[in-house]
Amino acid sequence: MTTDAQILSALRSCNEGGVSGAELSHKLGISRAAVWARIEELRTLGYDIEATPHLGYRLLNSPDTLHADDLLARLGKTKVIGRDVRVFQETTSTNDVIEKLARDNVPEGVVVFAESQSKGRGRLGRKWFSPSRKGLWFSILLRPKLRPQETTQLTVAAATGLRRAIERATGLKAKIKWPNDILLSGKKSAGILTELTAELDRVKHIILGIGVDVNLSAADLPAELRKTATSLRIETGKAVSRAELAVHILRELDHDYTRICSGKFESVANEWEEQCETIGHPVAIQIGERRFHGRAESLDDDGALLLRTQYGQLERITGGDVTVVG
Ligand code: BT5
Repeated sequence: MTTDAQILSALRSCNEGGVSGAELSHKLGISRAAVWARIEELRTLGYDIEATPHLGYRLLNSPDTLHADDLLARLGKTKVIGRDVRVFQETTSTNDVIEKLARDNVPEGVVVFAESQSKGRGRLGRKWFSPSRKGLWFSILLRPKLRPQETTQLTVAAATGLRRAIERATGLKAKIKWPNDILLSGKKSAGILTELTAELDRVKHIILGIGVDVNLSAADLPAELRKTATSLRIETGKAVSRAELAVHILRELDHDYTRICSGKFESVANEWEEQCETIGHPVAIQIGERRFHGRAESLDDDGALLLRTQYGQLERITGGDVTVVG
């Protein structure tokens, strides 16, 4: 943990009381003057840190910016996801940044957040609207020991963890729409983009890109998204701390990633099916030029959707756009 992360972590753990400069200097193994310099730096980043002779330093407020050290300090120890966290002010797409890290052999679990993306993308080259500081736009590098055809398991695990985190952080009822949307009141509030690099029978790495609409107001949404998209702020009626939400999400994703890596996909799939608005319903699925009609039955062992078509056959669906009919 960096010095700043250790200072923030110490300030957070002392609740109402404060922590003295002497204590911090002892704990961190640096001089009191160096502690003071770091506190000043944190203040310039927007952390409201009070210094009083009796109580020492107290953290009164954190800014609504993403700060890698702060995220690491709040997150604590995880198994894989979030062992390394990096924050960019702006990038094309956080998936592009992770792609570069993957080529440099950076270990799995690294998370890259961007305050804004100039070329945020969805599936099939669609655009992902990523306005500055209004959402969580981030990607994770993973190197699971899965066969390429099993990687839909990862999108399923990501949707399960993301849904749970949004619900726990906000108290809202969130639902999954196959394969990659999280819905609030029937509207899209988050999306997942899974990009895969594989050899014939082996996954080299997977980039899990996630976009969550956190503090967008209705007016922030472009006209073409107003009917289909929503944000946590629109649904709760109040601003949501993005850093706190990010920590919830990374913890839940780490939990579900560990579950599938230890062969427990079935338990993740069961939770997914319980929370999915698509299962059990008549649906239309558009895959490129082809359109399927039928009833969404369940997930198979690899995470593909099993669709009972209008002609009675069972089709295995791994991509496309689903609409619940009727
Ligand atoms: C997705 O694609 O839902 C995947 C979105 C993944 C975004 C993250 S952000 C971090 C990382 N870096 C990236 O560049 N991407 C990932 P898809 O199912 O294809 O949905 C795309 C469609 O959602 C668009 O065509 C719009 O209709 C709609 N859309 C675009 N921006 C949106 C937003 N902010 N909120 C809700 N809907 C949106």
